[in-house]
Amino acid sequence: QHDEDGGPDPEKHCGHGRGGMGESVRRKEDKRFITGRGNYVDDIKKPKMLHCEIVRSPHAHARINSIDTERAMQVDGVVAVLTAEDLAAHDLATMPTLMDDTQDVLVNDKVKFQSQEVAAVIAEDRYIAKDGAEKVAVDYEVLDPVVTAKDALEADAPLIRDELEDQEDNHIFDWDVGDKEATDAIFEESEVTVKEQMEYQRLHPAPIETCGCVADWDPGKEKITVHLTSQAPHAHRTLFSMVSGIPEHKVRIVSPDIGGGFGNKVPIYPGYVVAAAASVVLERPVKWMEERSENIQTTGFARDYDMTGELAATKDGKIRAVRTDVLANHGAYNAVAQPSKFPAGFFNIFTGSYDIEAAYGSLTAAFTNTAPGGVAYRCSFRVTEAVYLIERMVKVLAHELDMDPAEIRRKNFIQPEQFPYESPTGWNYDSGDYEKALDLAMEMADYDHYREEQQRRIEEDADKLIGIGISSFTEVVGAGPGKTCDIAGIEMFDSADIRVNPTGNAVLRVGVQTQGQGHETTFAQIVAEELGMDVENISVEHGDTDTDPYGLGTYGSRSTPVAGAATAVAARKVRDKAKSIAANELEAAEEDIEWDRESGHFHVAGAPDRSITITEIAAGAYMNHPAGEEPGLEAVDYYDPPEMTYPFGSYIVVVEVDRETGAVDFEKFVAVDDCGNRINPMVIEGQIHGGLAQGIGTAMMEHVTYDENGNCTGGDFMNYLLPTSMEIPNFETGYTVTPSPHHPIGAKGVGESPTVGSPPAIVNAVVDAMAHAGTTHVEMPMTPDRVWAALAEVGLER
Ligand code: MCN
Ligand code: CUM
Repeated sequence: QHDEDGGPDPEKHCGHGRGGMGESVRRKEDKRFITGRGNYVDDIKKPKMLHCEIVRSPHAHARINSIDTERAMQVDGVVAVLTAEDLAAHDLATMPTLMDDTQDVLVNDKVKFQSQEVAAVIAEDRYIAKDGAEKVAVDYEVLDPVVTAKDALEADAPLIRDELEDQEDNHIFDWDVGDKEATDAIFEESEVTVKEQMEYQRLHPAPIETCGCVADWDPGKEKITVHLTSQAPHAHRTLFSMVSGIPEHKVRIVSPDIGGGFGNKVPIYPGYVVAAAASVVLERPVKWMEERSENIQTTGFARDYDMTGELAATKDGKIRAVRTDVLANHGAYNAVAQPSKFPAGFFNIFTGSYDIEAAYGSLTAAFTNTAPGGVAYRCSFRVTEAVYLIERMVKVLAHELDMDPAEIRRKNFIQPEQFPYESPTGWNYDSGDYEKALDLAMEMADYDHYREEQQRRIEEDADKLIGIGISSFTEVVGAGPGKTCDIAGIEMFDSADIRVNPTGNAVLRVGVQTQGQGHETTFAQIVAEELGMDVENISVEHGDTDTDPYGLGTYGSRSTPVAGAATAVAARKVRDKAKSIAANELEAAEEDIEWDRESGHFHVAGAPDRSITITEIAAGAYMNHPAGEEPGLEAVDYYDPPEMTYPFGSYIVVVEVDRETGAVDFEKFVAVDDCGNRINPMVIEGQIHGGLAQGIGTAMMEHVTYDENGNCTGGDFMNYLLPTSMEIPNFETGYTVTPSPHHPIGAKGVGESPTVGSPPAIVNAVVDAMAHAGTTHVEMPMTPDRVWAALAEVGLER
């Protein structure tokens, strides 16, 4: 695209020593992070700044009879106490969710989940605000709650959203995809069918930094500046303007350093709106920062899908059709973060890496008295659930047919020559070589050895069983294209703006916002590659809507596929302009100027000694620019991807299951990933390690739980378990490179692959350890008690 030399050569990934593609450049941002000079939202202190504390409901479902704010107002240092009534006066009582629902900013009439926002206390400091919040007296009339999607859809379930006209039950929507008739017909006639029920439990993204903001209304300029924990500053600016009525050019969103997002910082939360409203009303800056439990209990959760999976196959293991039915718990509001046209996200990629004749999926979503959400958590919009479904089902089928799970995968993989491949649910895979990745993973994992060891332990009736799990997943990342993907109507393109300075260094501004992924390094590497400049001489800016080009933000591993593409294209535009300056400087005709990617020089054709770098050209652009051309050396690109990218990988997990305690130990953990051309192998490795840790958390311990009264019983880090270094094994990572044919530098995203791909590999491994006794499934999180119960169910317990 836009490039005569076709981009970097995937075979030559050693780099040129300037910090371009394929070099493990050390992260530029780490100097400030490891020396304590990061600048997070909570580091921001402004003169006369006030603090906001939110009063939350102890009940999951309750009508509010009255709110008494008088005693709170009497606390010395409390400046204001806001309720829904106060917000209504400014037309801010409700806010739109990302799925066209309307959520109370502060509860007006009825509480719909525990810890929902009821009132806000604004005070001189945080402690006073908290004291004030304790003095707000709310008279609740407690109602019966309903916490699971299944119960919510029972005929006699209490109606949660009674404020909505035409809402007679807790049903939100039905969705389906694929060819039902064709799929059903194959199931009728197939030699073998298997079915399994599985839950993908509710998870919490758990970034180190909770959500928060500092809102600062400047009455002189009539402009609001909001420092916000945002994964999508521009989209949030547009939404902020729409909600508040403040014109968009008078809204500035700044995402400073962000301490992890993982999907949690995609939605807009009531606290942001309250702080902004308070700042406008009080004409002082207002900070709101969640506590840990508030973050766990109320901000966007992930997953919570109850799934049935079915496969139809031949006796020799050719999968013919897949069918799935899902019950989705969306919480009290439909606040799922997905591209608008995809109510179930990209769940429809549930045919995975396999060439299957027919597929059909259906889903029902329900309101419950639990916190709203359905954000991704390191998963590209429900791909995690889809991958879990298909990769678990392949294992179930292998068990039924007594076939090796690697063998059955090989038999069904989409073959390299079938790409671009259109799946039965209408998805267009760009490229893949699944068998190659699986072969490498099996070699690295010493697969045959562990199969023998597994057999030996069974024969010896050993105390510890071996299980081997595989997952050969396909991800889909990089939304747009704008024609199919949008967030609240805004098309999902992305952007880059490159300015080369007279002294030969450059600033790149991008529309995406890093939360720890290392963009300040990797995006500079793309420019270094394309312009032959040294990576040290390129700085990357992001997260300030006053200066950066409009973009849709970082999530769904879209930064590399979309903003990375924009960066490469913008750099090529700069190079095109530099070429005419090169001709001028080298006193040759422009047609005779050639670009040499390897050396990073322009030179005169046939005279390689007459050469010049873009760094050298920069001065010419400002001090000696060719007659008839604009001075300066800059370019902007807004990139609407033609398609998404489809990274993939094969993970193999070997576990040892203790028959006495149900404890699971990781013997071996191999991850082979393919994200196309690689920008920074070290950053990729870091992404994969982090994502695998989150996959282990998912499979083994994480779960947001509720009791029957709707109390969140997994609402702090004593009860919501995160893996620590103690639970994380040594990962062995490998890679293959299958470039994306439509991406300017052949790259695909990678940030979410490990979290998407690993949970089924881990569950498959634990199931595999007991499969000889008949186990086909163990629910996540596979805590020791659950594993022990599964062992006992088939008589393997000690
Ligand atoms: N990369 C690369 N070569 C490739 C692909 C990616 O070098 N072929 C690099 C990129 O340049 C980038 C990193 O890997 O520095 C991740 O890139 P990408 O896959 O494009 O994903 P994003 O940058 O869009 O990051 C989003 C993704 C998501 S959606 C979640 S959730 C997640 C994740 O990244 N959240 C994270 N990784 C995280 N890592 C940290 N530290 N913190 C988070 O909140
Ligand atoms: Cu998939 S969670 Mo991320 O999209 O921020």
